[in-house]
Amino acid sequence: MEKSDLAGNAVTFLHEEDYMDRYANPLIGADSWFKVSGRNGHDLNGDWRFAIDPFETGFRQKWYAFKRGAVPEPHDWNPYDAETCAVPSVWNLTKPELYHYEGGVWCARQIADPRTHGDEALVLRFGAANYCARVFLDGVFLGRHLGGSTPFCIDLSARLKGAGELLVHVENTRSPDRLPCHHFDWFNYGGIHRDVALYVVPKQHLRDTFVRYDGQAIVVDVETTPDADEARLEIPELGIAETIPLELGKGTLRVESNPDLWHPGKPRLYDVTITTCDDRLTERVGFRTVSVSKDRVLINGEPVYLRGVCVHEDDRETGRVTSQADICKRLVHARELGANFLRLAHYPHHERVAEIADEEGIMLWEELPAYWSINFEKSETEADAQNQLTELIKRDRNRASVILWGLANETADTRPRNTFFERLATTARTLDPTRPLSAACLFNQETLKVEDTLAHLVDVVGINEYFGWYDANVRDLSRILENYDLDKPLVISETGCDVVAGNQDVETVRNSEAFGVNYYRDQINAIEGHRAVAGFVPWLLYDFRTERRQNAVQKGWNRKGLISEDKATHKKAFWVIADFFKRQKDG
Ligand code: GCB
Repeated sequence: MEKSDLAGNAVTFLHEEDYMDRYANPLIGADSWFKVSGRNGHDLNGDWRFAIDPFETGFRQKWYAFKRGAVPEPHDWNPYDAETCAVPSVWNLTKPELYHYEGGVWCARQIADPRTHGDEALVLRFGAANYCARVFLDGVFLGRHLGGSTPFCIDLSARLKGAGELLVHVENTRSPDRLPCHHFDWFNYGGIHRDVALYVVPKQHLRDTFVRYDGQAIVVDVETTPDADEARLEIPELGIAETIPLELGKGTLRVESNPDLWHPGKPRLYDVTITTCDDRLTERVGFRTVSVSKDRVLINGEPVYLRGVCVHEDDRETGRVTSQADICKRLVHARELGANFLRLAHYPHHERVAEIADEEGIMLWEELPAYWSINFEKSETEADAQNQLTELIKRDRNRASVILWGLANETADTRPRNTFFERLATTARTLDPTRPLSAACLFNQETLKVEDTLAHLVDVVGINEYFGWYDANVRDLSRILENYDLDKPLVISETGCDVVAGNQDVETVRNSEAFGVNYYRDQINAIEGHRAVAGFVPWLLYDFRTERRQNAVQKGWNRKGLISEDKATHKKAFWVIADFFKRQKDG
């Protein structure tokens, strides 16, 4: 780029600067963690003012600094007088012309300080925004959060006085440096797609709690801010009322107890209350252990067979935005299938899923979007992965239904990848030593053996196999099972074929209902009674939107759902699996 004109005068090209670099730091992440489970927030959902900004004009013209009533003329956007969009929403489904839009948008609204006492703390929380969110308050850049599926918080205690103008730039550009990377098989919805709320808490409050059962005792970790001297644990139904001594605001208590254990067949939960000073959190918690034997996943020391199904967080009308009714529907359909387990593919789903699964007794595999060919060598990508994993584990580690943290899906076996996941596994095991780790690993197509070195790192090995669909010969599946020689459980973490609901063609025609029925009969023949298989988790419950599927049948949808995208029409294959699950006992 020329830096001077022909006469030698210095020139500054406005478009030459990388504007986004100015808005890179601080990063907002798990360092500013604030636990909300058990708290009531002041809802900031509703109509926010909105504009797309494909050229980053808002950064060049500093739209975020425009003052209400004093917007300069001429201007290219007025954050106080603009069309609106709903929060939460995905912009792709708000207007036909935004369906395939990838890039940046601005979302703005006024917020009022709900505090009634001057000495209270105030925290702003976003349930999730895909993918990168830059937050401004009254023209000041507060920071940037990466990762489209986990919550993040900003302490506004000293920043908001009376009322303020909140502006958020959200951008969903795909990139190999992100998780997921530039290439994945689901729809790249953009926007603030989960709830936004303000939380008022006493200055001295609980930042985090970790409640679990180790087989003999209930163990509780507490973290407060600023540092309190002690906290209290109360579980009235168990007669527990104990003081937790804290040092520098942190402490652990272990109380021997014999609770009724949580089990998918009997999902018993207790009210657990933790207090410090004037702050109080009550959560419903189930106590159980999860471990693995040579070939089975064990709940409370007893083997369970994972009769599962994968599911995306996707809806024909609302995209990534989900609701209590939608989550309950998923669980009803899982039960109808005879499932006791859901793989929440391929990113953290809404936090209500695990809360409802706790109540309903459905086990969950929750997963990080480390999918396909992300840039394992880049330190920023790893930092992003570490942060997303930390936010997920902190968010859901008190949920009994979550039995596995899934680290990866179908990633090529390279040294940088292995280093990347070794470090992530250390983080997961440090934050939560109670749960096994899993991953969808690759198998060698020639030797028909699970040779992926990631299988040595995790505790439960998943394989995604499509014998009879992408790969021809289902007999090869039996070979893989016979060749499996690791001393840890193996789960079929995906298998499936595209079927169009109602297609009455014969079984030799792909996409027909009969093809789907045959496909699953062959799969079940290969695995039923095979000791190596600890669980069967078909791909997947519902058809879902995905830009990369454009053939005449797919038309922008992956049609491997056992139920079509209306979330009502069951394909015939659904009942083949339901029959199998009826026969398949634990043990
Ligand atoms: C897979 C991927 C999943 C895809 C599926 C398919 O192996 O893990 O994300 O959607 O196959 O339909 O091909």
